[in-house]
Amino acid sequence: MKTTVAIIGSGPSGLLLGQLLTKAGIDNVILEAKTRDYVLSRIRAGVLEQGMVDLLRKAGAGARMDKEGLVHEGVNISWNGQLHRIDLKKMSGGSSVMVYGQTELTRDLMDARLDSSAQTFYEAQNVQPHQVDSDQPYVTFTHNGEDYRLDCDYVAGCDGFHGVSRKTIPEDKITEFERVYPFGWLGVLSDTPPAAEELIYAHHPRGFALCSQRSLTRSRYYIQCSLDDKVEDWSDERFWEELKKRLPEDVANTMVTGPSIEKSIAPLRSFVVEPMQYGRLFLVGDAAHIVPPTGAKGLNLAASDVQALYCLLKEAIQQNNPAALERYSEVALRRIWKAEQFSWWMTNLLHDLSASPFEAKMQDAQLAHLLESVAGQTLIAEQYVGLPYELKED
Ligand code: RFL
Ligand code: PHB
Repeated sequence: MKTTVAIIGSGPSGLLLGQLLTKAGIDNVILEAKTRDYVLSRIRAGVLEQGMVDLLRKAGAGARMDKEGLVHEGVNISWNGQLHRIDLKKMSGGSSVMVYGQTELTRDLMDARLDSSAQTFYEAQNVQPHQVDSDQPYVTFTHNGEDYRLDCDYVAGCDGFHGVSRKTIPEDKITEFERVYPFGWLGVLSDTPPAAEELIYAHHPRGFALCSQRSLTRSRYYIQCSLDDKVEDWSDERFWEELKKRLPEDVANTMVTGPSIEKSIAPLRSFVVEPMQYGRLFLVGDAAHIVPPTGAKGLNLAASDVQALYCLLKEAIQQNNPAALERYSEVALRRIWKAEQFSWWMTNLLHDLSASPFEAKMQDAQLAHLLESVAGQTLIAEQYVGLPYELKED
């Protein structure tokens, strides 16, 4: 079997890259370890930057998002029992974000791929890239008990944090940067109307809380929890009670609660690998970096990586300029590090760090200043709606 770009992983990175390449007439094959339904069962991000919204439209997968997604022009920070609204549109010079779940956009991308002739192997086992430091790389895998070899010109490692692609790169060729946080997020999805029109990020002495949403009838909530906590420790009742304690009284009093339809605990991590390429293998999205979810950047960074790689692959393949791809890592990393910084900063600003009383006062002082200052609100708004992409498609 032969293709131009072998894509490992059918999360948002792999599917979006595949779809853009297919639209541009560049042959690609996706190899995914899990089933389609398993990929769709993962409840993750929900806030899309304008750049990602535009990419989904370009990939021909934006129609349902445009119909069902919710445009948010502001976001709230709850502190000292009060909501402080940041006017994203005003402060960022006209941008907003789109609330549309990762599950839904993954489904849309899968459907768009089904409508094309591009090939996807779900439940591909033992996926392994080979000779990526040569100009004849290939990927081997097993599917339905049969062994395959996929020859290709390029390999896109879109296989997430635990994937095989990053591990293929010799240890002495990459550097890893990591911060693991001493707390987690307990998330609940419920078919209840959102607590507020726009998202609420809450800083409270009992810990951080977030009120997010998927639609006007489906809410997503998170509370900061201990890494030792188990999902079984948290009945729905206990979750709602704790969430309400961390929110302003009027929000808590009017909040509609109901049975959870999903409940999970996620650890928080910052991670970046440099460089994001080795020979003809390019790492994309979570395969190369992780952010704590506080800034809603994980999925959006995957999209900006895809945009950069797509532009450079197009130049390499269609304008016969393979050297263009040498820039991928540096272009992607410039944007990644800024989002890493924002996510780390928001995490430290809003969580209970169990630090000294002095440090808690420092958090309060910083919040007070940020929320009353135009410069402070502008800083948050600019980053939250997403920094510009560096490359433009010709
Ligand atoms: P994904 O979504 O992890 O997809 C990778 C795909 O690769 C497959 N795979 C393999 N396929 C073949 N062979 C192998 N050896 C393979 N190993 C893995 C996997 O099955 C999977 O289908 O990475 P991608 O595409 O880069 O997308 C990134 C986003 O999913 C991610 O950044 C965000 O979801 C991060 N994230 C969140 N981001 C936010 O912005 N807001 C959130 O609220 C938020 N919540 C989360 C999250 C990530 C989580 N993870 C990774 C545990 C909550 C969780 C629990
Ligand atoms: C979500 O809706 O899952 C979500 C929204 C914003 C975040 C993190 C998660 O910062």
